Amino acid sequence: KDIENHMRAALQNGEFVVYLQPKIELGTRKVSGAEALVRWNRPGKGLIGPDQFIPMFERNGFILELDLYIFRQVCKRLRLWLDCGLTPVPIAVNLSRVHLHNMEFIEKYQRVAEHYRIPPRLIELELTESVVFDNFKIFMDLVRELHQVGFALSMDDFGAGYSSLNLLKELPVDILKLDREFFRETANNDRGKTVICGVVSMAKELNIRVVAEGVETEVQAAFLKKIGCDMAQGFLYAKPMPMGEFEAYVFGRK
Ligand code: G
Ligand code: G
Ligand code: MN
Ligand code: NA
Repeated sequence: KDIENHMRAALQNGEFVVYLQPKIELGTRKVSGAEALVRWNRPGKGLIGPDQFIPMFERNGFILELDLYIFRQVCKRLRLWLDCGLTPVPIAVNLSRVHLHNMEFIEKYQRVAEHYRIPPRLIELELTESVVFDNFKIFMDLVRELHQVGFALSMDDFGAGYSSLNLLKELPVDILKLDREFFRETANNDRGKTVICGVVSMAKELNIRVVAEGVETEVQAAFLKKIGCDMAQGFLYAKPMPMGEFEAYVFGRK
């Protein structure tokens, strides 16, 4: 309750901060994108991770405001990079499942991107796989609308739930993110490896790029590269970091 009372003031006070975690192209080892991950910097309490406040914000609806705020921060930063003559990588922003029932958000996001004159190709939206099954029709409409705007759609946590490979052929998503647990548990035995290999090659046939999440070892990276996975994100390369640090990481400057 205490937190609920503070959340709007916290937004005003800039207590929600954007961290960026790089995505690495497995072929070249270059940074080819990043995911924005929110942190709450509570005065006197330090940095709080999303798992500790997002479920509550999804229940009370505040997540819609928070997600939009994060999106705006990302657009602002992309504008800054463009103004500095830098070549930004696309940034992925997480979308709560709650947005599926508030589809007017797409227009809002489009207006924000236009306000900061951000080319839509620099924006990816991540939606967790589990939303698809309950909302197949809504989901299809959503992807269609996002594509009209020019934003890419990334399917997060793929493999974590009851992913149907059959569904893959129907989903017009641009990027598939292999769930960290799915990848870790599955990739350590031969049957599992065969499954991952199948998912990756199927995605490739369908022109869907694949990102492996939670890559922590060179052995994992080598395996993913071998089977044709496009990108990897994980502690092997970098943890989520404040935007200033990310700039130093990709552009080699502060
Ligand atoms: O940053 P961390 O690794 O703790 O993220 C945990 C989860 O919180 C992520 O998997 C992601 O789904 C969710 N998350 C992080 N940032 C955001 C955000 O800005 N909006 C929403 N809706 N979810 C987020
Ligand atoms: O949106 P999503 O839930 O997929 O966010 C990714 C989460 O995974 C974030 O909480 C991030 O901090 C975490 N993460 C990113 N890379 C790694 C990793 O290599 N290992 C582990 N254990 N967690 C990671
Ligand atoms: Mn994500
Ligand atoms: Na995920």
